[in-house]
Amino acid sequence: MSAEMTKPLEAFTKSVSGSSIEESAPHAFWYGLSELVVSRLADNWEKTRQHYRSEARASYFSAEFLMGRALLNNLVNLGMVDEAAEALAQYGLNLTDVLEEEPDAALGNGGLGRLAACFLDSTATLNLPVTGFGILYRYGLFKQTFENGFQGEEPDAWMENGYPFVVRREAEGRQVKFADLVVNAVPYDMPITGYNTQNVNTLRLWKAEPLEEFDYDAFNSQRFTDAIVERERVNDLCRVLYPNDSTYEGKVLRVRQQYFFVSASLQELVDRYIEAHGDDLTGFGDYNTIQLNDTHPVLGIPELMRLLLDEHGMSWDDAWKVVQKTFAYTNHTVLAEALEQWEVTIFQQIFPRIYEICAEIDRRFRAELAEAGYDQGKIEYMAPIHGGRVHMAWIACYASFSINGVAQIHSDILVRDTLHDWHDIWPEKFNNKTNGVTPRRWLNNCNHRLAALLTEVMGDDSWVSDLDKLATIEDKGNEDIYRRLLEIKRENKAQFSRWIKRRNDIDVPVDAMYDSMIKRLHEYKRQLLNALYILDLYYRLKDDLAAGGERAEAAKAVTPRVFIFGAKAAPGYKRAKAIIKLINEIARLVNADPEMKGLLTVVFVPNYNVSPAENIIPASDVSEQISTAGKEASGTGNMKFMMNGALTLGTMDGATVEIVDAVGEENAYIFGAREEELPELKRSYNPREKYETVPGLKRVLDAMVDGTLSDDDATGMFHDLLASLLDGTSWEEPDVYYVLGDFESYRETRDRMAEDYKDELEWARKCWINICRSGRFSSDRTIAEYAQDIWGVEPRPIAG
Ligand code: GLS
Repeated sequence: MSAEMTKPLEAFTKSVSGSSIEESAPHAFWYGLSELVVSRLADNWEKTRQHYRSEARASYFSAEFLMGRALLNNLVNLGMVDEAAEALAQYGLNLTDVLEEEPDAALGNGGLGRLAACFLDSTATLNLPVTGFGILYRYGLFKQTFENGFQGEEPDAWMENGYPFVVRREAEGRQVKFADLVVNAVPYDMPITGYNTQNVNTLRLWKAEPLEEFDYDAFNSQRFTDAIVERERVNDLCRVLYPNDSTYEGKVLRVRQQYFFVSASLQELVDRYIEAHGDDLTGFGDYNTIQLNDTHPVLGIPELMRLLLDEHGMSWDDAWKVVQKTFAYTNHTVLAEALEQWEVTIFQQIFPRIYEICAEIDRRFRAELAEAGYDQGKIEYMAPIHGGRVHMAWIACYASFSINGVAQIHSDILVRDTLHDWHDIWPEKFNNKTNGVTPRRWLNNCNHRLAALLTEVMGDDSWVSDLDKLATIEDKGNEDIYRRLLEIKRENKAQFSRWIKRRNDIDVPVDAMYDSMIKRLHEYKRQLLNALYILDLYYRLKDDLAAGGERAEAAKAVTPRVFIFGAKAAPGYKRAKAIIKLINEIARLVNADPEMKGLLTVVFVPNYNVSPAENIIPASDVSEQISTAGKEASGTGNMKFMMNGALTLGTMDGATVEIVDAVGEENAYIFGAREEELPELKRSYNPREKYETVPGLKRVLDAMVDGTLSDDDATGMFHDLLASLLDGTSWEEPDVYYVLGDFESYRETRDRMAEDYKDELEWARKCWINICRSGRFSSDRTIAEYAQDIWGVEPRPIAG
């Protein structure tokens, strides 16, 4: 069997390494194997493209797709894992090492981008005619380093050495026009294979290229810089994924990016429609649904209007009808700063025609509401353009036929608060689609030991594409299975420990409770609360050890803990960076204390990304989901941990609420103020009083500024952090996120959790329940709901 693989693998590998197979580096093998994989799926890929051609389809527009690595996922889906491992073994290589050669395609910031990637996986597995559209960023999310505990940022040149999982389709390029710049948009397609199906879906990523490589005249007249200026302006367009947008220049570029990819994508969809159905575009919306992943692609709305009006001669009313049938909007956050609004000057400067169309949308919106008797104040607030800005979310709400949140509590908050006025007028648009994650990447592929156990207990692996099936084996849980679960977790910890040693030269003990918090660094997510607990625990243990006698004995008998963090802070987000430094300082203090050896270990995994998550999650016992209630729209890490048998330590927020609903409060650890209680609690809230009265709190907070933990004086960042909790600022009340308010409840619950962990069988039983009830958090369930309720698309398998 492996002979079939050996020859082409050799050929592909040699063609990239340019040397004999014996001389080829593992990276060349990764490349060669990846090219082989793409060549194997090429026929089905083309077949799928043809097969979907004239059918109703959905398009997923997203500025972010956090894909992570592709090779293993594709090998599994194509049933090539054993074959590949055998073929590599002939050259003395093992598959795991070769897989480690692959860079993460980090074309996203966090949960929103990773969700898009999970969704694509599910659309392929479910044989649904769905295409992803996005941007081929040359640099993905920055690479994080730690320098003396401070976050450093480096460019992530993920495809500089070539990337075999995208195919350039030059012939399908389009032009995108700005007032001051015309660019070629060239599609790069990534194949999206599904599990147990032959369909291969597509993620189309657009790259901006200059119409001409450079200006010959300028070059010939020795003006070398001028010759390349234009080229660089165009290349800038796709150069970086935006980790934030705090400057005006940054905003212009970001708006350009957004317009660039939605314009190219829409031109293509319109052309394709015409090919299949003729040039009367009134039926466009019957065949096309475009899911807007947050506000980033909302420019698609005026752009489709432009195409229909200017290029295809449609009337405004007809065009608007098409638009209203086409777009569906997903909101992913209630944080005000994420609802994008752009200065009208930006629009006027880079695409006056789009601005004109937005202004007309605005005019008609105002007229429509006035007609319906709404008062001026409300109209002004809801209008697509007001206060000198274009409000992208408002355009989305007006033009879309569907508006959804990403977990029930989040959708409820949208209806009640954030989008309350829109709900009043168009209640029928609103719906909820609770997020999900793909069980292929997040269970089957990253935790093969657990996957094998589940398959064994079930008798087949049908759970991989039908996760609800796990419910059928819940009652098979018994002591033998619980012991095996514990053993699997231990092996996964050993694997994690080897991985982090190799990757960052960090020593992590295996026999401990692994407690993980991995997500973007944000104040509302409350990494700070986690850090304060660790420091407090450290002091409590130190006190007990110093006291001697029974207290010291008790301290030595506590559950050994490994605290794992993974988080990037937006480069301009100072307070988030201070929290990173603080955690690293606590790690330094705790890890250097010989008394803590084996008891407490703090690990901050640098450069957190998709593939580190694949190593951390299967090894974890505790899943930290501790956001201020009402702030985390959904969270998806919470689901990944649950599937892998970690218990949730969390607030009633986002999809954690639904996890608790699935497993019962007794199989999760819930603490803290509820969303509905917070307004009342906050009315009389005084964080200084907590500081003075909650035992232990003063000590840990003082440690931030009394020299125990140092921010290296130069920055004052720890002072600012402390002030944000105790004093607030001129624009912000103290402790906005209720860190000190929830501290006691968190400490009590987390301590109890560590005690409970000692009863391993009882703990394992809870893990088993979490795993078996994770079915509803498969993105297959989510995507089936989108397909049925919003997109109106049906499975279209190419085979069978
Ligand atoms: C986010 C939310 O913050 C997450 O809670 C959510 O799980 C994710 C996907 O829906 O979307 N919104 C956002 O702007 N970034 C996110 O990760």
